[in-house]
Amino acid sequence: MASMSYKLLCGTFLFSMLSAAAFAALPSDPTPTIATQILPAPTVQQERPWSAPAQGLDLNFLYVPEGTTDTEHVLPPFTLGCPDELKIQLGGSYVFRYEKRRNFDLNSSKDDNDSLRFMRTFLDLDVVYRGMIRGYMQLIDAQVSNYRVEPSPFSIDRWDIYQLFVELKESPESPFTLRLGRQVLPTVSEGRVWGKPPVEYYWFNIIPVFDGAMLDYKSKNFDSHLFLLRPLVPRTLQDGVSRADSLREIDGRLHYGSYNVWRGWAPHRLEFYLLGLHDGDKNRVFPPSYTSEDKVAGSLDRYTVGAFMRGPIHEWENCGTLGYGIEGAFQWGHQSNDDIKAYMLHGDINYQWVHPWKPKVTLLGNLGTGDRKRGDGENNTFDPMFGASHGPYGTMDFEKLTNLREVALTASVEPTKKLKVTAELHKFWLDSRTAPWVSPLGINYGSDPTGQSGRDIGAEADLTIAYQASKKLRIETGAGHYFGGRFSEKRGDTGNANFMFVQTVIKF
Ligand SMILES: [Ca+2]
Ligand SMILES: [Ca+2]
Repeated sequence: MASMSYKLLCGTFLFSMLSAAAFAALPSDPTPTIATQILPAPTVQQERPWSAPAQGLDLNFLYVPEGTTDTEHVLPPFTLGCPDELKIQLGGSYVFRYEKRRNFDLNSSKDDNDSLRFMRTFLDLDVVYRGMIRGYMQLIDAQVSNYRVEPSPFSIDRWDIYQLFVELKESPESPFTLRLGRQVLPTVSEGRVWGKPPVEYYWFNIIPVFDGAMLDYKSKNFDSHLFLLRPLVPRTLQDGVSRADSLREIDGRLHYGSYNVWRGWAPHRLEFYLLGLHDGDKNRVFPPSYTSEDKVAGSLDRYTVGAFMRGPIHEWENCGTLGYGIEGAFQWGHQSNDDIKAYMLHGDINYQWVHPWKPKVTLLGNLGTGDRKRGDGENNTFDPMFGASHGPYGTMDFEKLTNLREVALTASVEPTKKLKVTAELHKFWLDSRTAPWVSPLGINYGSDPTGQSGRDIGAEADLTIAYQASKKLRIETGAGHYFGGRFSEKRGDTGNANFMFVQTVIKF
């Protein structure tokens, strides 16, 4: 078994390296200078690598030669009347991802090896009237095929309304925008550890979506989003089993709060947030109502306050920049009869060299608390709620920011403007040795109430290669290996797992 895993790992690594070599062989971008911007566009015939006339398939619309206008949409906007009176844009995206999963249940005696195909189509209709009234509709078709184990609770939703909202502004220049209807949480940050779903927009088939209201404020130094939303779930309960279904509201549950960004201290950036999750339904069967540690169903009020800051520490001219990122959040409130007291911490230090390949290394640490003691009337489980879980804790998604301690080292290079290669090493521990190991994929790795299995749950090595051909096309491939820790050994298993994926994102 070990030699199988080793061969698979070598195979996936070899595949990745070959892919890298293939990508590197594509025409690379020259370092952008003023001179290249005024040069005429290169000869088109030499710059069309995806022509496949034998199959009658012409994907050249996806490729944009350097120096020409690149847009996300194939169709130009349809405009009517005087300038900016009425603008209609049709568009969408298609994501296809193939995943090979080996021993994701971390149980060698049970064969759960899977090859999955994730497919998601978005169709968008965007109508803007005089820059003041906007109507937006996004249809979703999310599918998974070929699976043996249904991959995650939020992967399937066949032709459904994913977003449908109106946006209102007092005037096109107004800093305030009111958005009413079905919507996702706002894009806040590129560097945040959790709380920012759009990180996963291209990864999970369905990211959290809500019905409700959001008020945006945007100025030079300050952005704010104030919201009151009802979470939706793309599942229903049939004969005691939860099944994929169209999106529906969760009665009694509300998510509200405010995300804020302060840029007045540039190049440092401060984000702060106040978030609330309320659930008043004590008798709901699906999704089940919240319970206390002694299994009494009750209402929930979870409040979160937190802040994130990042920026440079020191810049060496023509040499490199040393940077930092720090985040902390505290949660309190009650879950049924229990008091909530939980927190998260993040710290990273990074260095980016001045070099055309932009080499960057980051050393980071994450902590999300787990419950200290079962049955003591206090809930110490940090809940990242609707936050990101793909990426910060490894590409294999075995961990989320709940009952987790992590140290990671990541390194990336960008050999061309379009190509990025990232290598990651993660080491994971449980925060509380008696509380469960929680996975964002919904796989239960259990808990040891005695605590004798220790905290060491494993380590992960990942390699990802991303090629952003144009605004319309992104190709990504990657591989990962999970090294089981003492926690798995105590269960009598190596706890090793392997992962490989190839993903294409097409916008149109
Ligand atoms: Ca297995
Ligand atoms: Ca407790």
